[in-house]
Amino acid sequence: MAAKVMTHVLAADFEHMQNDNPNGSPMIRGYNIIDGKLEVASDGATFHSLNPALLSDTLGEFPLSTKADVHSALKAARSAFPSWAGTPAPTRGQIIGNMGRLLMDRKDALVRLETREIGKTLKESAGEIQEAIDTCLFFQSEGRRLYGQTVNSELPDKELFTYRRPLGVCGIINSCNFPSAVPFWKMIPAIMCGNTCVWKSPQDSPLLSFALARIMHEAGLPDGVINLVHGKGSGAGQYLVDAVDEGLVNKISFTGSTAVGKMIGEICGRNLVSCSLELGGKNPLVVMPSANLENAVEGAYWAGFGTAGQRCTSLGNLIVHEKIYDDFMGLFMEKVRKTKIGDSMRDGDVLYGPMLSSKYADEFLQSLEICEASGADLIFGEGRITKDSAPDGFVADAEEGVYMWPHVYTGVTEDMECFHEEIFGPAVTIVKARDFDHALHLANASPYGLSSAIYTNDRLEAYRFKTGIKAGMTGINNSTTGAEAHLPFGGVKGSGNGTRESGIWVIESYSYWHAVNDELSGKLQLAQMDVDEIHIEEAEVNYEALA
Ligand code: UN1
Repeated sequence: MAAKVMTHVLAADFEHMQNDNPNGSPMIRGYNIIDGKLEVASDGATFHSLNPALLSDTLGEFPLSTKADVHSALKAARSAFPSWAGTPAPTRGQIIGNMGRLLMDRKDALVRLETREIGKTLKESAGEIQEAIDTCLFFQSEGRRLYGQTVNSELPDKELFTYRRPLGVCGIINSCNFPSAVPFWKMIPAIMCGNTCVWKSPQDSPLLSFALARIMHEAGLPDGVINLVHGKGSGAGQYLVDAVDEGLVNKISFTGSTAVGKMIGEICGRNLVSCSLELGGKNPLVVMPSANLENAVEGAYWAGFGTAGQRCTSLGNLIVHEKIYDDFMGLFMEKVRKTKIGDSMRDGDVLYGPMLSSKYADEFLQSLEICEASGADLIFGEGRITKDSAPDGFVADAEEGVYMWPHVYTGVTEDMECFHEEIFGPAVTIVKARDFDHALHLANASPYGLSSAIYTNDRLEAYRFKTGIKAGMTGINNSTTGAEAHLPFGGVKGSGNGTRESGIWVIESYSYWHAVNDELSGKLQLAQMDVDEIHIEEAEVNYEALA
């Protein structure tokens, strides 16, 4: 059954629903956007988006999309494809540039919305919206550089060319921890290359996704080029992936857990459909004796607890050389103990806010059990922050949101499960290293390979780390996080399938090379067989006599 058509995406203002939100913010009625129209779910089902710092604050109500809704979105993307693929790439780039300029104009409102919906600090939300803007500005000009090549033929009167061609309909599935930068990393290069998209918004950030999709349309994006469906990963997300088996999708781009990534990879693999997979990480950060310890503490602390440890690039295993272990730990724990935690909307100075949502909070608490079961020593942290159990730096009302203590586990060794498992939240597992080789071995010993870092002032050590580590990204005297919008982002091993986001490299993931030959001779010339043979003619020189 087709979903009920409401109105065009640009025609209606955000519809405010009746609500008694404690902070006075409006509750929005959110829609799917299919072929430029605002739509509800075909069966009318909905879900809510809640502020994790203030669970009584409901941001809005959104369609819980059905299989039929996902299929209407795929149909719209398929119909929009020929005309969008035929639009000159510089024009596509111009629309992308408009998106960047609109995001700049609306940045303050979007930053507040992002913080309200997923609890990141305002500073971090601002950084993230900026990453989406940077991505638009970068790809605006890539629209003028979607180059192919002219290639010399081995035959006369014949020309060879290469062209980048779009893949078709792309299914986009991202996670709510980077709800603006990551979908832009995916969709901006996708549409720049001439593809069309069905975007399944993260279940915990539907309002921001809805606002961003509307801005994309305001920028001049034709109807059907990006279609937005809301819902659960196990609902709308799964229907989108299942559609690969039905031949309706030409590409899946997914950021999320390794387990779900493997499932998507299998489905895409059996259909020979390309997929980009950005998955989990257990990112190591090594501290060597020659490092500037204050700097290393600063980097490790930010990597571990910034964003409440909810980046895929967050610090996992902190690997500290035994010679400086006590000094490092003294400085590190001094910072950890003073960590300021609260609602950034009400206190601008906090390091981190609540978990992204109650779901993430529950999963984090389960991961802590792995650390306990592994036998690691918990030296700081008491799980969820409550009225009766809060660290000194906690400045919010524990009952209002889902806040966690920072956690530090020591005595972690390679044979423990918590050494290998990603813990998505504010927890760091600390491992002692005997020497550089041991540290490098430990850094490579987890099943993941996303980000990595080393603090050292020994150039040879830095070089050996850079060449010996198996990871997609490495920081030297820097934290594990903080990729920039024009560098390739992605991992190896359990962190992905080798595809990259960002920068010019991502274009490979959203286009294929088309080789064209143009035979101008007016006859059939056979490659390899009709090529003139050039023989070596031995010169009559006695080289031995010259020696
Ligand atoms: C993610 O966590 O999925 O490098 C993306 C960083 C950010 C992006 C993280 N720029 O930490």
